Amino acid sequence: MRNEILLGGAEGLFILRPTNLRYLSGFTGADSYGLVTEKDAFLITDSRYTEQAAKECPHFEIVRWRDPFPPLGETISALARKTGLEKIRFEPSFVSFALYREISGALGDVAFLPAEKGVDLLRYVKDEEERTRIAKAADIADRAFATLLSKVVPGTTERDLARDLAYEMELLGAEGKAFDIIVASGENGSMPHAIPGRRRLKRGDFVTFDFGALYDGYRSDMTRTVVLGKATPRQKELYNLVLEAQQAGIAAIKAGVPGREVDAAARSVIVSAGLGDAFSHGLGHGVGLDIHEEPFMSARCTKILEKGCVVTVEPGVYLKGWGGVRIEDSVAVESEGVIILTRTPKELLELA
Ligand SMILES: [Mn+2]
Repeated sequence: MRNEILLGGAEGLFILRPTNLRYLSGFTGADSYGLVTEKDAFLITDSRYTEQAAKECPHFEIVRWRDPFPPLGETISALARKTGLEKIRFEPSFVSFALYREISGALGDVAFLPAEKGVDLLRYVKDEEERTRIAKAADIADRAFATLLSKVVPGTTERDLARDLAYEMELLGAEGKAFDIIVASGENGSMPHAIPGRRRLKRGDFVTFDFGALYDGYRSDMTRTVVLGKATPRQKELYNLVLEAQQAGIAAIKAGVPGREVDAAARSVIVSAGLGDAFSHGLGHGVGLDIHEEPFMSARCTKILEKGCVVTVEPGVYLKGWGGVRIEDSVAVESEGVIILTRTPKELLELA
């Protein structure tokens, strides 16, 4: 187990976020919890998962809860007493008020407190095995997209394309989608997170695809915008502007740089063209077991990139009533520069 968490002798960490639990234990099921101390590690689950948990989590003691076993609060309280814990810390962004009340009530004089640093901190830098999985997810997404392009024709709906892309990724070995696929055509492209709908593609449309694959628990994230037919001068101009910004963002990345400097490098390109207001979100985010994780690279991001971080670089320009362009890669941060994991070409693609 990767137990590098800084825990005092009488302190435990209660883990709820499924990806944090998976990171520490290897458990891939749902509805389960972890309790980790300096010496012990418990995976708290029910009969649906006990056999799986025993296989996946050799370094964890499997503890059963739920009928006929005691409820969660009592289960944690019993473990706290057995291991002599005085304090249990929890992930403050993931414990609901109801769960907080149940557990703290059952714990009695054992303190139940928010963790100041938790598993997320360990996940910030990806080890080689993790980077390999993300790269594999990126490769699957690249290859699925290459196949999908033949289906991007007039009359097809956004939803058809989203479904086909998901299917292609699964055929290529993905466990599924990294997140709900975005396909935004024509004027829908002005919504950065448009939901694929029944709109039929027509000649002249910009079509934005934002998608990724899930492979061995890890995710990739990429966006490409293509034009159905010949690009207009305005489409070319905006596309090349976003591409220039994206390349400037990538060029600014290396270990030791704060996220806001990377955001600024890309953003200044779009601001200089007078379209600063049309780039309405942060430049990118970390990606790994979760699709969105630290560092969130915006104008306020003071987090320092480290070798082994994996981040997205995804500037966009969105014009209501007209449409939009976004270009996104997932990249691994190196001492000097990056390794680009999503390799689909970025020159403006005009589909015949
Ligand atoms: Mn993204």
